[in-house]
Amino acid sequence: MRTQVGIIGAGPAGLLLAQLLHLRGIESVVLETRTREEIEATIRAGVLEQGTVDLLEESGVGERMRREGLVHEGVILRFGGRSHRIDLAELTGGRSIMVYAQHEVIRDLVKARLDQGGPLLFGVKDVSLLDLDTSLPTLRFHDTEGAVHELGCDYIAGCDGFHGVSRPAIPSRVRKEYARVYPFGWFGILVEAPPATEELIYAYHERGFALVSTRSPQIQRLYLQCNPDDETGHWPDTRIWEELHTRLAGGDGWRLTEGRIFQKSVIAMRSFVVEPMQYGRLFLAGDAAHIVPPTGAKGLNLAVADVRVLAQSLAAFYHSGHSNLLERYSETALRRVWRAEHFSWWMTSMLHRFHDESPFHHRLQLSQLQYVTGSRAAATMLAENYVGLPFDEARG
Ligand code: RFL
Ligand code: PHB
Repeated sequence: MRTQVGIIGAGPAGLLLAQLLHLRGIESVVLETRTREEIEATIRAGVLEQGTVDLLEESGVGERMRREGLVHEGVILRFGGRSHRIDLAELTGGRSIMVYAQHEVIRDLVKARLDQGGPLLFGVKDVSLLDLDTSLPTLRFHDTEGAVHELGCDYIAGCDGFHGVSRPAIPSRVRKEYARVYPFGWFGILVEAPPATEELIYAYHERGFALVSTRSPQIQRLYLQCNPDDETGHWPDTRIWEELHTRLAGGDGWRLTEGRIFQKSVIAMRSFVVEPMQYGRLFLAGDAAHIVPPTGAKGLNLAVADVRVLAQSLAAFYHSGHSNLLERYSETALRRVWRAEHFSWWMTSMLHRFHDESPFHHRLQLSQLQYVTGSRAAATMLAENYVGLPFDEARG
């Protein structure tokens, strides 16, 4: 078997890359370890930046998103018992975010790929990367029947997430890793209830962070800061509601609407970057190369930004023989990655309680929140990062 670009992983990065390459007449094969049902049912991100929305639309996979997604022009920071609105659209010249679940983006991309005739192979096993520093890098894998295949490629895109096989295929002497693990996690729930708020609420409280997000007019997505080693069994429904009501309480009469909780999960929080994001003919994209804590809603959006640069660089190579963009892929992608890393770390640090923090630290956090919600300059800084810097400004 032979292809132009071998893509490992059918997450947002791998599937969108395949779509962008297809639109530019470049062949690819996507290999995925899980089944279609599994990838289409995994609950993760919910917030799409303006640039992500625009790119999905331009790529012909935005039709359902435009119909079902919810455009939000503002976001709320809640502390001291009051809500403070950041007017995203007004502060960024009309940019906004779209709330549309990651698994819906996945469903749209899988459908587009299969309608085009693939190839998208589910349920593969034991993927290994061979000969990366030669002109014929190869992917070896087992199909669902156990037969071994070798796929010769011009290039390989490692889009297999944080726990995949691509990043470790870069020799450790070449790889530099930057990491930070946070001393807390998020407890996430899905609830059958109408929305209690028109815009997302990021709440800071002395008992910890809470986030009120949404999925649809019938389903709400809520998170609260928890211990990193917490388990869903530690959190009966009554404890969850008590904690959410306490952290979101205020003197303004606003109250969260309760409903049937039908999904619970604990999410670890870490920041991570590998440099460089390329080695020989392997290019990493998305969570395979970097992780952000979810507070800034950047992970999926960064995966999209990476593959946008990668698809442009591959197109420049195939259409005009220039490999200079490919050679600079890592450098270009990393500029946007580090901006998002900083923003996600900053939002996380401002909004969570740290177990070892002093009253001094708590006062600093409150002062920062007052500044961000009180100063137009500071609010603009949050707003332009949250809706996503235009691709060209971050040069990626
Ligand atoms: P993914 O989505 O992990 O996909 C990788 C795919 O590769 C497959 N795979 C392999 N395939 C073949 N061979 C192997 N050896 C393989 N190993 C793995 C996996 O099965 C999988 O299908 O990575 P990708 O494409 O880079 O996408 C990244 C995003 O999924 C991630 O950054 C976001 O979900 C992060 N995130 C958020 N991002 C946002 O932009 N906005 C948000 O609002 C947001 N909220 C979130 C989030 C992540 C969360 N969790 C659960 C970590 C909220 C949460 C709770
Ligand atoms: C979500 O809706 O899942 C979500 C929203 C905002 C975040 C993270 C997750 O910052």
